[in-house]
Amino acid sequence: MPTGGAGDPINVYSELEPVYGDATETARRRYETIKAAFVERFGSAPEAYARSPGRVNLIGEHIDYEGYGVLPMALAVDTVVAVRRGCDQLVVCNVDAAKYPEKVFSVDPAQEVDVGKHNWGNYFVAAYKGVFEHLAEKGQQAPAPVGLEIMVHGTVPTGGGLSSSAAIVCASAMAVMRMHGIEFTKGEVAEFTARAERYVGVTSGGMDQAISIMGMPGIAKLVEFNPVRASDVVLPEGTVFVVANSLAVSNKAESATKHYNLRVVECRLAAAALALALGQSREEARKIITLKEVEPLIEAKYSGPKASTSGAQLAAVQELLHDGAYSTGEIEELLGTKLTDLYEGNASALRVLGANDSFELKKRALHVYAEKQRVPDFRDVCNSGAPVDEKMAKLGQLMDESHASCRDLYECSSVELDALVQVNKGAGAIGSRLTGAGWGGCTVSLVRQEDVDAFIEKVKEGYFQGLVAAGRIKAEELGEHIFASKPAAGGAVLNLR
Ligand code: NG1
Ligand code: MG
Repeated sequence: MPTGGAGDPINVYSELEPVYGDATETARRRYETIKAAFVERFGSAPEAYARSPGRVNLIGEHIDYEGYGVLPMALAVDTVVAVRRGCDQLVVCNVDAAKYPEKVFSVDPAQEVDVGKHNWGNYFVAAYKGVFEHLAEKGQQAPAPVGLEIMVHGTVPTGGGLSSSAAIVCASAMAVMRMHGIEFTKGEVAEFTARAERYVGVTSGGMDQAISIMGMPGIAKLVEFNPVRASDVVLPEGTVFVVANSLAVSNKAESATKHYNLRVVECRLAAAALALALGQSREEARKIITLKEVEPLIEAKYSGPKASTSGAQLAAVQELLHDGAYSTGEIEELLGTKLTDLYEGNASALRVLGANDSFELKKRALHVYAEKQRVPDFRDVCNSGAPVDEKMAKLGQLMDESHASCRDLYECSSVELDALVQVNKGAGAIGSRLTGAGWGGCTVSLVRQEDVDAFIEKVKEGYFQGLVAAGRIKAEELGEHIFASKPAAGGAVLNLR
């Protein structure tokens, strides 16, 4: 029985079955292909395989980096890293060599990752550095770095909000650990891989890595942070989540300055502005990083039993932040500092400041304080004794509310995502929303098991046929763009014979 606790060791199996279940035969053929590619490139078979899945977030969007829990599940799609010790470099290859050409790196864990030159091999190096950094942080003696031969194969759609990035980073980290005889708990791996992914240029929260490592078949997880931990959420009998890809790809360059990283900056500035309005000194306010840290200040101001609720936090934002954007000058005056000084040494944030001179604070904070409440609400509905239909209706409503908030307050949806959500709802989804960072990528819809086939057909007609007709996608590839998934297994090392 796989386990999924933060304190557990990484799962190690000698068979595919515990990971792939019903799909083991397909997985066996895939691993044969990976092995064959490995043998062809490196002359003999790999010593081990590490694999980690993509994920779909069911609820709790853009709040992990604000310190709040989220509720994702691991998907069946994953990234496999076949590995062997040898040579004196890191030779990183991909089965799909045309798309992902071979990359060679030194074994020096202190090497820099060049964020400006995006290259797929950076994900491996980020994980590699992460392993050694974590050892150093723990004060443990690092083994001598050994050269590695690596063959990667991924089935997580890229750029679609299903966290192909966490899948490759987590699988790479486990492969590096295995080859160096290093053992960390799942919680440790989840924590350091989340930090390591920042080498690739995104100021991400820790959701993706946590669920990729701690996912379990049949079970969604409430993932909480500081320290990272995951608790089981059993979904109502007969609920299926259908993932559909809008096929709008979130633009990487934009996402670094105008999208994701800008939101991270806006949330911090909103937290600081709130703290000031709640009586903190400028010096104190400048130290505040997340909206979660403002909660006790709100509680102190609005005494009474409801002072610590989402309702009180939303009321505080309504009262204390103004509508419309704050200019750089206005915030600098409030905080008594240049924003570039506030973010000294933070390259991602400095790029954001270089590209923007106005910041939405109120809308972002309203989203975060409402969205973070939908996560425990979703969990409580799952755990309640209500009839299944009633549970599904409530879960669907929470998902719809989440989408509306992402669209209107966090402004991380897109024309395509909104259109797809509408089609999903029209096709019978009980709830439907964008999932992951947004600005493109996938939606997730809650559908009754018995309705899944009809639902998928309708969405194909309503959304995807047009794209097929326009020559954007091939009809036979549709199954990659819309699929039902049950919660699948988290990361593992496979010692296959
Ligand atoms: P995507 O872009 O879907 O991998 C990102 C972040 C998450 C989380 C979501 C929004 C990374 C690696 N992941 O997910 O931590 O903040 O957006 O909820 O940046
Ligand atoms: Mg990602």
